[in-house]
Amino acid sequence: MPSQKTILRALAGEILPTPPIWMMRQAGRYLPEYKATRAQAGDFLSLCYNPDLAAEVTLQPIRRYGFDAAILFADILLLPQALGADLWFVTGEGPRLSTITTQSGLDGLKPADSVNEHLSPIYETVRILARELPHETTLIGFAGSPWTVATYMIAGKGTPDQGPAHALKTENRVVFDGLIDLITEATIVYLSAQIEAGAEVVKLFDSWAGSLEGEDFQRYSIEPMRRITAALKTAHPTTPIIAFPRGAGAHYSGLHAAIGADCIALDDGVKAEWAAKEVQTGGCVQGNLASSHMVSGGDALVSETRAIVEAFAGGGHIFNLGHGITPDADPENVQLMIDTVRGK
Ligand code: 1CP
Repeated sequence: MPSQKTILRALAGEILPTPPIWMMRQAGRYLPEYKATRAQAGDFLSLCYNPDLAAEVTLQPIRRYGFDAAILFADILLLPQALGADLWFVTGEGPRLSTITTQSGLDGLKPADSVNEHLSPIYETVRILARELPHETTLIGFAGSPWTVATYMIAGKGTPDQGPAHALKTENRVVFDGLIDLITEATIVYLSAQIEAGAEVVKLFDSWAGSLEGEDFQRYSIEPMRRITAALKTAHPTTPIIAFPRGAGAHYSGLHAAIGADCIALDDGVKAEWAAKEVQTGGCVQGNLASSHMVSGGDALVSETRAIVEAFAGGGHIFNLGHGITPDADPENVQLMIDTVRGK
């Protein structure tokens, strides 16, 4: 029997009268209830590894807004930690990791098939959510793409231009390729386990795809995501996959086929009318309202939301932002966006 969940119907390419909706970083610091639970957990990583509290913050935006999907509360940097990297968060600055830039550093990491033990609390969060979510809400699991995860493992932090990762790629291709391969294999293990625990859809975040040019974009953004998708489709053929190569620009064209993904998530750097012709013809798309509208609100939010719904009305579409909602967003603007999408 076909699924009645709206997200799964849109992912299958069905045209729905109203696109289903969820939001990147929907559990986050713009919500007072998130800040309260995070304070209760003590710090961000303790929140990620506490299944009851991680499930609670995943559920908060579902209770408040009735989104069509919940995204597992975790982080893309938990996988490097499971591979043996040190990970900590500096208040007001962000994540820090021990760096991998040499063969001996790479050799010191754990094998891909060993990550499940460290990540078992995350699978427990998924199991809790699979039990507790409303029956109409789809549960999305996720991981970072190998390139994006590698940029953090090489630099030890977020960087504006991913310079250290580009430098290692030029200076020591053997180590760089070895790291990409290890992350690729570990991501297959991680996402398979999320699916087995109850994730109904998985998403790959390639947040820094836009800094890869020419042949590098194909080799280090698309190819690892294609490998992960192919392996997941073999083991779990009915689980839809969303790929988000942020900043792909003109390269967004044709990516469903190139990656083998059911859905391509669009950032707000591409025009919806262009993407409807060039990307949505290949399958479902997700996106792509600029997250700045969640701060500024008003008529511009309403008209831009309507324009995106209209542009993608001819195919599978999941309404979303072009990137994560920011801590300075106004929760009332989120409600205005939802009401506009749902025609209220
Ligand atoms: O202080 C806090 O509470 C931490 C802020 C925060 C949150 C809410 C971080 C730190 N991670 C998260 C959760 C998170 N991260 C989710 C949960 C589910 C949801 O969307 O509601 C997801 C899917 C992510 C994914 C993630 N983490 C990405 C990919 C998506 C994107 O935003 O591009 C990336 C790049 C990260 C790394 C990361 N984690 C946190 C921060 C501040 C960063 C970025 C660091 C940097 O580049 O400097």
